[in-house]
Amino acid sequence: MACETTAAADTLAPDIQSRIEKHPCYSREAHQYARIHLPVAPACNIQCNYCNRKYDCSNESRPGVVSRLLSPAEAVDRYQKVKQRIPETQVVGIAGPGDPLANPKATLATLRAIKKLEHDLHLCVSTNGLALVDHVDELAELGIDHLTITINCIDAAVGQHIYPWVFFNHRRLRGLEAAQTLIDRQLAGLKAAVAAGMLVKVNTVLIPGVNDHHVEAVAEEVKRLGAFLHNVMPLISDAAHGTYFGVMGQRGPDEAELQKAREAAGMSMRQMSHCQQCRADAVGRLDDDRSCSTELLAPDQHSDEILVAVASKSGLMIDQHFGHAESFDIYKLTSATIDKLEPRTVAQYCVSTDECDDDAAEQRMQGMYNALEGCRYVLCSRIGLHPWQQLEQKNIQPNTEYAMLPIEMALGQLQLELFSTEANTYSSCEQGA
Ligand code: CLF
Ligand code: SF4
Repeated sequence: MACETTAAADTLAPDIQSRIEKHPCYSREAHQYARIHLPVAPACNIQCNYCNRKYDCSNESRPGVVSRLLSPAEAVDRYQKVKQRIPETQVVGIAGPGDPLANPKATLATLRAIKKLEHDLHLCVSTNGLALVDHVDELAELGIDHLTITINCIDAAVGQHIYPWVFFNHRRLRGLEAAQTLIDRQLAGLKAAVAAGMLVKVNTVLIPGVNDHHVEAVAEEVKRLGAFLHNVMPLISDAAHGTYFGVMGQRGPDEAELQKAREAAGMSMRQMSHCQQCRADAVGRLDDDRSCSTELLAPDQHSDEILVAVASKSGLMIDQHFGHAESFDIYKLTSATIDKLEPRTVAQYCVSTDECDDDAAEQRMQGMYNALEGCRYVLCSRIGLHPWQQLEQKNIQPNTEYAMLPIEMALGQLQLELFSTEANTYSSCEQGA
């Protein structure tokens, strides 16, 4: 039997067997094969109480471990280097550091580029499920065969103690409404992914006193909707990680509690119990993680200073549409400092809706490129798809994730993402995480 099972054991059809026999997470027997995670997805659209956003997504990764973010191009480069040195790499996964589908552009661009390079690979995505229904078709088109959704509960009364907020439809939801929205979207996403032919694994973080009484109900429901495998993972909680649960003293389960939960869930779902709760930049076999290997990973370059353009009406918040800006505030970020430089004036990109795609708009866009020269990011409240794509082609990354936040806070968070992750990657390894 390839997968670990309990009471839900059943014989796998040969076609399913062939789809998991080289995937080390889906089949314990595939331990000789390796996986690589490409950390291209920084943002997240929900908050989990066991996650500190400074670190990787702990739905699939050990909290307190951080990964240096890669662009899709850098990610492809890393894959090629790793594949050369670890030819048994059979799975390319995207599992953070935030949620892959909260960063659909980078995630899909990376998967698409990898797919072009090699066909004989499993592409794998791990998500919190909030945005899954919106992207199932694209994932299926790309040939994503293995998908993980973290579903910790199917009852909003439980979920409200796990998720302080969920960002959906331009609104930050809280309490029962947040949890219910997430659960509804997760279950709809699961159903759609199964219908699209994917082998869906469900991760459930076991949190004593919060969802431990409820794991069986989760297993029954995800089984009903067609999930293939269930991974009940222990909450790892430590105040030093700065998570809400860690700081509040919420403990993780002991071995007996974990075993009991897996047995209960195993009544209806095939169970996985060899998960390593690996990093968002994991490399190698599950029992021989090479993500700390400087030989494999060190060549990535990261500049010491990064210029960021900010569109702001008030001068205090990220509160201006890209197309309405007549000037951009420019900031220089290093790992230790944030300095304001001279603002740069531009001709407003959006003059009227009629003119949006005409030659005049192209000229104004050219003016934008000149004004934004050297900037790696543009923070704004909104931006149209067309200018977004054009800026990306010039290696300027638009970003609306900080819309309506104070500029200082937004730049602080961006600085953390850009520099702290890099600085901490190797120290995390030293801690044996
Ligand atoms: Fe990565 Fe996850 Fe795919 Fe595996 S990990 S995206 S399914 S290739 Fe595997 Fe690591 Fe456990 Fe995940 S051991 S944390 S289950
Ligand atoms: Fe953190 Fe992942 Fe939860 Fe997002 S989904 S808050 S990155 S654990």
